[in-house]
Amino acid sequence: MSSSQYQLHGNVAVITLNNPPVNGLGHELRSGIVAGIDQAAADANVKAVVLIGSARAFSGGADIREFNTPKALAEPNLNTVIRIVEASPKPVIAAIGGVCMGGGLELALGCHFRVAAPGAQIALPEVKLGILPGAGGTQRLPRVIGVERALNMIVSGAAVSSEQFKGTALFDEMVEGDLLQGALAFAQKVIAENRPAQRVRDLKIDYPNAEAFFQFARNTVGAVAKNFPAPLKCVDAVAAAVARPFEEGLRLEREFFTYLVQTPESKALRHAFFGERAAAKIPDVPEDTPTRKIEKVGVIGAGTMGGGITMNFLNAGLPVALLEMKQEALDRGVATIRKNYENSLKKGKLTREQLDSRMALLKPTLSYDDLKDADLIIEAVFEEMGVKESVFKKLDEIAKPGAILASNTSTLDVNKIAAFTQRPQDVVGMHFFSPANVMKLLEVVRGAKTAKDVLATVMQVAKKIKKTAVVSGVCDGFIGNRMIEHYGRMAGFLVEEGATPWQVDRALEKWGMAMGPFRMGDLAGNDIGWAIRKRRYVEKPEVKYSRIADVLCEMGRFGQKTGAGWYLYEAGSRDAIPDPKVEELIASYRKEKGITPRKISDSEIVERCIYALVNEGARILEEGIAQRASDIDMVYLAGYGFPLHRGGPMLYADTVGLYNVARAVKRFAAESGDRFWEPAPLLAKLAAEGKTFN
Ligand code: T1G
Repeated sequence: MSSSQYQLHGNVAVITLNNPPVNGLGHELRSGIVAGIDQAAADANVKAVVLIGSARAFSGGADIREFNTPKALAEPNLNTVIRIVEASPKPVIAAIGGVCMGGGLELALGCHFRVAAPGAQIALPEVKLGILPGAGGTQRLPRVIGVERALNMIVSGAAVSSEQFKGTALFDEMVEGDLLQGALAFAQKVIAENRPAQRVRDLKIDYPNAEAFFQFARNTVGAVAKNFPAPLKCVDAVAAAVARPFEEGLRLEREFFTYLVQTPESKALRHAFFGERAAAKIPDVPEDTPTRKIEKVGVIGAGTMGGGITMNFLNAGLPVALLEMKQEALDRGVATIRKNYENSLKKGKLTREQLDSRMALLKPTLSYDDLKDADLIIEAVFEEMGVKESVFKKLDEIAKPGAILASNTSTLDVNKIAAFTQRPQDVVGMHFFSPANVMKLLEVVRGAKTAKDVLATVMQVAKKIKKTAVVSGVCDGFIGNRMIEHYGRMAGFLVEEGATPWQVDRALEKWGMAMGPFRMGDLAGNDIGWAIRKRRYVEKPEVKYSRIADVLCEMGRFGQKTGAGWYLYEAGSRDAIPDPKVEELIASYRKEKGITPRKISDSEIVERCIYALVNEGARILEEGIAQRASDIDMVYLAGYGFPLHRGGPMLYADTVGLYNVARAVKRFAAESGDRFWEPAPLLAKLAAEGKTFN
């Protein structure tokens, strides 16, 4: 089926863009538009042309599926299409409905007139992909909505609803009702009045004192875009629209685009964009798998996790029965939820009526009876198999047939949990990350017997509660925690060997991690890692750990919650203050172990910690625990504060080159004698073949 249609409506030719899902301007569609313009030009009866898309999208921009393929730049490329539209001897009217973004908006700006339905989403989101509008958007948009509004849109990439541009030169008319009819009626007016075709490029920009404004803009944008080159290039491109003739501005924009599209940062952002969408796909679960209706949710446990999990569903408008065993625990949980909403209200992120309607959806209860009609029940009880067993046996008794029974466990075996019930096909892991109402990551843990429609339903629910869902197989720690375990182990050894905790944190935070491992431990609570290590010492004695962290915990230094951990914390403050006592503790530990401290470079810190993630990630990939390398990257970008501009541990390894990563891993193996550092077979294989994870 062709990706565009040409139809005559009297003396108006209508070219309909038809490249689902969002009319990405792929090569075939671009060629179809040019063919339509040429056909209209050759037809003496045609007096005007209308370009229209679908209800969902005029166009979502360049077809991102063609990125990094020859088709993306094959003629007619988008700039050529826009030049042909602009030069059309018949006036071309863009009829904008649904999404009009990126190259889609640039195409509309190349038309002579534009009409829009209210509510259409208008954006130039290229900056979110680490590039900038590359088909005239930075030169034309300022000419129709003014320099400042255009610059804000281009640097933020944010979508604005079409009615906000009423009365600007962006839209000649707003069309209520049927968009095509409205556009055809407008076309008749243009024909009847013989309106001259207005080329946006001919509109003058009059912006006094531009230099000062752009200097201010550069300072402001530069301050927040430190790891990304695109936003500043956006400023330069818009500045060129003001200061230079149109064609020269266009040439500069093209130059910036060509530079940005090959930067590692843009590759990382595009990787994240595709990775988020790819993660939603499960190879053996067809996209049209029927899903179960989820209208009522039950949450068991009103602690930090249970309360945060509950808020996700209240925010999405779903009623939640929140179950606790004791009244005071339940009251505390409800009070925390209310306090969180009150804080959002104070920050203006929530209105009073939104707060009230969300709280009205919450049904605190002490009785399992109130979970009987829930479609989805998520337990967030104590992380101990015995407790999980009693909860799931009870759920097996009371939950209605077909209810999805989910565990928020972060490390326990979901298959064992499922076996506590007669309905293992309805059991799944939904591993939220603390704070559960804030962190975007959700690990969906697929049990051996989890039904396909349960998976499809949970992935759909994840999108509804705005989570980035990644499917994990069953193993200790699933994807994220299994990898972070070794990252943390390496951090511990680095301190044993000569680094300070603050040097390790600083090196990793300078590299881009949101928070170093020691500050992270103090935040989450060092006692949590301590409990896991104690289990590991018994279950996996071959896995080596530095024992410094145990000494710290034996002193009761659990972190922020005890006022001291690796760092010191003054009352009421979260500021991590390096503590000389900890340095003394480390020094005496080294002395006792006969370790002579050595100077450790920041680059060694980064390599040993980040390559630990990569090596374990490669094992997770080859075991099939993760479906694809980009899923592992999404886990780290959405749940562990991994720097977005590096695209995730697996993409970062690809960027460094697997040959180089494998060499470093082999060196660590030789230096440490730690079996962990034997290169994962997949890493060694890909490195030898000159291939990449992604
Ligand atoms: N091209 C092709 N497919 C696209 C697409 C695009 N531009 N945008 C989205 N899709 C697919 C997406 O992969 C998914 O596919 C489906 O549409 C639904 O997406 C020269 C070079 C448009 C607001 O950055 O922001 O123009 O997984 O789940 O929530 O200056 O997609 O179903 O198979 O996100 O309704 C600039 C990116 C490109 C827009 C729709 N444009 N897309 O949101 O659905 S660069 C963008 C979005 C450019 C020029 C430059 C959103 C959306 P599948 P979805 P949604």
